[in-house]
Amino acid sequence: MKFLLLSSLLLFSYVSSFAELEFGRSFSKNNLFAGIPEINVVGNGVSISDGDMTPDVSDLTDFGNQSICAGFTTVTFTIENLGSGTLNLGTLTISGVDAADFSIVVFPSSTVSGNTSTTFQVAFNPSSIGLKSALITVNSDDSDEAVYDFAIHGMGTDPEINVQGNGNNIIDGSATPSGSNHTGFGPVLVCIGTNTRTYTISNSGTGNLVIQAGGITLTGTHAFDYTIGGISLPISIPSGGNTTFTVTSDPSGTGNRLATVNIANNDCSEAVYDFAIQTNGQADATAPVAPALGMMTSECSLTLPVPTANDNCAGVVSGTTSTVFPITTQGTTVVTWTFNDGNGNSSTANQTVIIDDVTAPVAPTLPDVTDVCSVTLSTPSTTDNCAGTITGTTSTVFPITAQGTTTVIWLFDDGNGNSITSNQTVTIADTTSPLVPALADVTGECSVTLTAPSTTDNCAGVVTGTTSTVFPITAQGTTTVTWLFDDGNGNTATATQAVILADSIDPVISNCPPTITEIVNSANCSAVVSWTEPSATDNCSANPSFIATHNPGAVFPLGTIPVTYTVDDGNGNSAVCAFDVVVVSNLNAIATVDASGAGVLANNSSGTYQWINCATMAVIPGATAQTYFPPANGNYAVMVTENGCSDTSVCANVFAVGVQELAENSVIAAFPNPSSGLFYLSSSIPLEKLELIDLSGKRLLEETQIFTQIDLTKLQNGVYFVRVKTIDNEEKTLRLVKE
Ligand SMILES: [Ca+2]
Ligand SMILES: [Ca+2]
Ligand SMILES: [Ca+2]
Ligand SMILES: [Ca+2]
Repeated sequence: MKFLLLSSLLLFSYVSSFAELEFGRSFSKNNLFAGIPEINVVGNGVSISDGDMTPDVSDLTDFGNQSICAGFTTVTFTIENLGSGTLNLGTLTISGVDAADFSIVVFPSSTVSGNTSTTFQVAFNPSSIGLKSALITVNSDDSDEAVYDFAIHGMGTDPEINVQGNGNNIIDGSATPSGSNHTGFGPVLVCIGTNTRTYTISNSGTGNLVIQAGGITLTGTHAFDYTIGGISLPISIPSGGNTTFTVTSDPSGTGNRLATVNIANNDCSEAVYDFAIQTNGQADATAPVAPALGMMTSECSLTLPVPTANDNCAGVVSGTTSTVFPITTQGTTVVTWTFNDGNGNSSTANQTVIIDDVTAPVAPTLPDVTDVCSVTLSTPSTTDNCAGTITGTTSTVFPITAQGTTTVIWLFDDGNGNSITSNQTVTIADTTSPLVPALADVTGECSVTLTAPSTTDNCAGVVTGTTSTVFPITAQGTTTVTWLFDDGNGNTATATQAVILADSIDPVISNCPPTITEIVNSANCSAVVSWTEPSATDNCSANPSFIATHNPGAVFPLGTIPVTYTVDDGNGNSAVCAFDVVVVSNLNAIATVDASGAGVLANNSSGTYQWINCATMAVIPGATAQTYFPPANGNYAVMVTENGCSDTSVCANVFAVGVQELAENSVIAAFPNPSSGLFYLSSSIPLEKLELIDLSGKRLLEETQIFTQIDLTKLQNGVYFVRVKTIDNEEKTLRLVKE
C-alpha cells in the first residue's frame, strides 16, 4: 500500500521537476559563479543554509504533525545551481535516529545545468508518537559545498477521540442510551417535535483529530428519524481541541426510535466511534390553543375571516364553523369556531358578531305627477345599504281622484328599524265639463215624474242630472225642466227638457141615481127627497168635485124636477150625471074612456073634479063631475083636487062622439067575442080602414088592407075598441073583450 503511494508520488515528482526546468528561474548569484556550479537548497522558496540544524516551518524542514496510523506527509525541496557550470549531483541520503520515518520518494536529476534547478521529495511517515529528527545530505561537485546537509524533523502523532453529551462521557460502542449524556432524547412529538442534542468531540491525543467529509453517519433501525448537523466536514481538531456537532431527532413514529451515531476519524484505536441514541416518539394529545376572538360588527352582513389557532403539531390550524356566511341577521350572532388539529384534538372559540344596520335608505327624489282625472302612482323604489332595492309603501289609496294637489308620502323601510319618507306631489285638474245631453220631450196626461237623465264626463264617467223641479209635475201645459250635470270637479253643464201635460179624458161618474119617484100625500104637495150622491173618478184629479143642482134632502114640489151633477177635472174635461125627481100626488087621477067611447070617467071616488081639454090645457067650465061627456071627440084629462092638492090625469081620447052609424043593411060583427085573442070580422060592405084603440084612447093599430082577423094574443086581457070604416065612408066601433 505504501509502496504504491510512493510510486505515484515519484512520478509526480518528475513531472514537477521538468516543469521547473522548463520555466527556469532567475538567480542572483549568476555573476558570482560564472563558469562553475554553485549549489543551493530551497524549501518553500526559502534557502536552507548548508548545515542548518534547526528545522523550520518556513523552509519546510519542519514536516509538522503526521498520524502514526494513517497517511504521510511529503515535502518538496529544490536544488538550485546558481552557477553557470553544470552541477553534478551525488547521493542524496537521510540519516539520523529517526531516518526510518523519512524516505525520499522523488529523486532529483543527477545533473543540473547552470542556472537551473531540480527537485526531490521527502515523505514523513512516523511509526510512533513523538518528535522524529533526521538529516538530509546532498552530495555534489560543488566546489565548496560538496556535502550539503540540513536537519529535518516531524512529529508523529495519534489523536485521541472522546465524545461527551451533557458534559458526560459517551462510551464508544455504547448501546444503552441515557438521558444523562443526552444519548437518550426523551419524549418527542412525532407530529412536529424535534430534539437536538449537541455532542462535543474532543481530541486528547497528539496531532489533529481528522473527520473526513461524510465521516459522521447514522445507522440503525430508525436512522432516518435523525439528522446530523452543526458541523462542517471535513474537520481537523487539533490536539487538546474540541468541536461540536448536533443530532436532531424527528421521530416518524411512536415508541422507541433507535439509531447509532458513527464517527469515522483518524484515531488509530477508535477509527469508528459509535454510540446508540434513542427517542421516545410521542403521539399528539394537545388540542390547538383556541384564540381569543374579538367582536366583529357590521351594518348589513359580515363574512368573518377564518381565524387560526396554534397547535403543537399542526401549527396554524384554521377554524371551521357551521355558521353560514355571510351573516345577515340583525342583532348578535355568536359564531363558534372549531379548531381541529387533525389528530383527534380540537378546541373551540366563540366570536360575537353584531349586525346592526343604522343607515336609513337613501331618500329618493320623486317627480311631480299631474293628470286630468286620476292618478295611480307607480311604486317608487330606493336603495338601502343593506336591503338593496326597497320599494315604497303609502297609506294613500289609489287612484287619487281628488282635484287639486295631493301629497303622497312614501315610506321606505329597510326592515332593520330604519326608514325615511319621501313626498310625491300629485296634481289633478279637471277643466272639462260634462257633455250636454239632448233630452227628448216627455208628454203625459196627468203627471210626469222624470227619471234623472245622465250624461258622460271625462272624469266622472256617467253623471246623473239634478234639478230643482219638484216631481211629479202636474201642471198642464209645458214645463221646462232644467237639469244640472256636475262632474264634482267644479265643472257643470245644463240641459233642458220639456214636459208637456195634456189631460183629454173626462171624469167618469159612478152610481148616478136613476129617476126617483116620490108619492106624497095631499097635505103639502111636496117631498123631501134624498139619494146617494154619485161618485166620480178622473184619470188626473183624485177627487174631482161635483157641482149639483140639488142636494139630497132638498124639498121638491110636485112634478118632474131634473137634477144634475156636473163634475170637472179642472183640465177642461167634465161629465154630467142627470136624473129626474118625480113627485106625484097619491091622488093618482086617471081618466078612462067609457064603454061608449063618447065619455071619460075619473077613477077617483073622492075629492072634486075638473076636466081639462088637452088640446088647450084649458079648464072646461062646468065639467066638474066624475064623468064627462065632451061635445066633441078629443083628448081630455081630469084634475082631481083633495085637501088642496091636485092631480091631473093623463089625457084620454074620446073618439065616439057624433059617429055616423052604419046603415041597417050593413052588418059588421066580430066573433067570437069575448075571445082569448083571435077575433074574426064579418061585414056585408067592404072595409077600407081599421083602427085598434085601448081604453085610454091610444091607437094601437091602423090597417088599410083587407082584413078578416084581429090578433090580440100579444096584448093584455081587457077591453079594446075596433073602429072600422067602410068603402061607403061609414064607421062603426066594436067593443072587444079579451079574456
Ligand atoms: Ca396537537
Ligand atoms: Ca339600512
Ligand atoms: Ca270633467
Ligand atoms: Ca181628466
